[in-house]
Amino acid sequence: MAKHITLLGAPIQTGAWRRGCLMGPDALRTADLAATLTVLGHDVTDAGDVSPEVLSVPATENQTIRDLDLCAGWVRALQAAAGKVTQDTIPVFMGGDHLMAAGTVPAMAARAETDGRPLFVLWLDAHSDIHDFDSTDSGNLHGTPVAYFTGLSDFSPQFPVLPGRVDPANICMIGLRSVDPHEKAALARTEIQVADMRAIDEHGIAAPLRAFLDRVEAANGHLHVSFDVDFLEPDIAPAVGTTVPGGASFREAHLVMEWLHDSGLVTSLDIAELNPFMDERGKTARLMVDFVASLFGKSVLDRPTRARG
Ligand code: 4U7
Ligand code: MN
Ligand code: MN
Ligand code: MN
Repeated sequence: MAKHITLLGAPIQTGAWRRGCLMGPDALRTADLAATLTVLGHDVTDAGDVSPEVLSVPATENQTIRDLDLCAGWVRALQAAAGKVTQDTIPVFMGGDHLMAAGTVPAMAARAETDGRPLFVLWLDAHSDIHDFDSTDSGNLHGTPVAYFTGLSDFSPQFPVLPGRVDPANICMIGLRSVDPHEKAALARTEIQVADMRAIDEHGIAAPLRAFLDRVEAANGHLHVSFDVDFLEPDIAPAVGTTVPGGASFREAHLVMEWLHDSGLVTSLDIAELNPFMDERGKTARLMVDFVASLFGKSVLDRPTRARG
């Protein structure tokens, strides 16, 4: 079915230690994201890039936080821009480091709420990004969006009051393989469902995905997918600052995208952490465009029935 898709650039890089994510949106454009989706029959608009608000926020107790003012300005600007996306549109937020999700996800939660529906989040990542201002050792705020948009930690007054909150029980994380002791304890205290790489090796990637999609469907939820490039095995996707070996293979990620398409449940998407400065002849940007195409209906063969159910 043809969709109305809006591409929105989120060239934030201050949440990450390594510079380069600000080129992410333009790399995806150069790899022909818009044309690829248009060929699939969709109505695609590129709405350009968001710019950060210029803010000065109170310092946090933790002095290691990097670029707090700019990060806070990005979160506000992204919440405002994503907050304008109407129900009939599927936004594809082109990052940018993963702090982008502190802007996009609360806005999508608020959008779902106006429909009286819950927002579910599929978090594809090597990391759980559930640190907060106090717990982060690195000071890099791309490791914090989940603790913020669930309301599990207090980010006030530096970050905005949440326009919409995500219930931890409505989050599924797939691909985890770098989780520190604080994050482990935080995850254990929540109802977030986690399929780490060990679980994927033991049961396959389809099992946790099927269980989650069934829940989204039963709850008549909106589904936001937040795809951190480091979910993937670094050999196939080198364009990330934080590579962790042992990631999802091409075939695993491809199946996830095809199932997401067949589910018909996805209402918004983040492409996070693409750092074109680390890429090899554009291969990661092209791979991400290919995955997004699969999520929006590119298929090898037409299947008479849905893959799940
Ligand atoms: B990403 C880390 F310590 N946990 O907090 C941290 F391992 O958006 C990594 O998932 C955060 O890429 C990675 O700095 C953030 C680290
Ligand atoms: Mn991440
Ligand atoms: Mn990550
Ligand atoms: Mn990263």
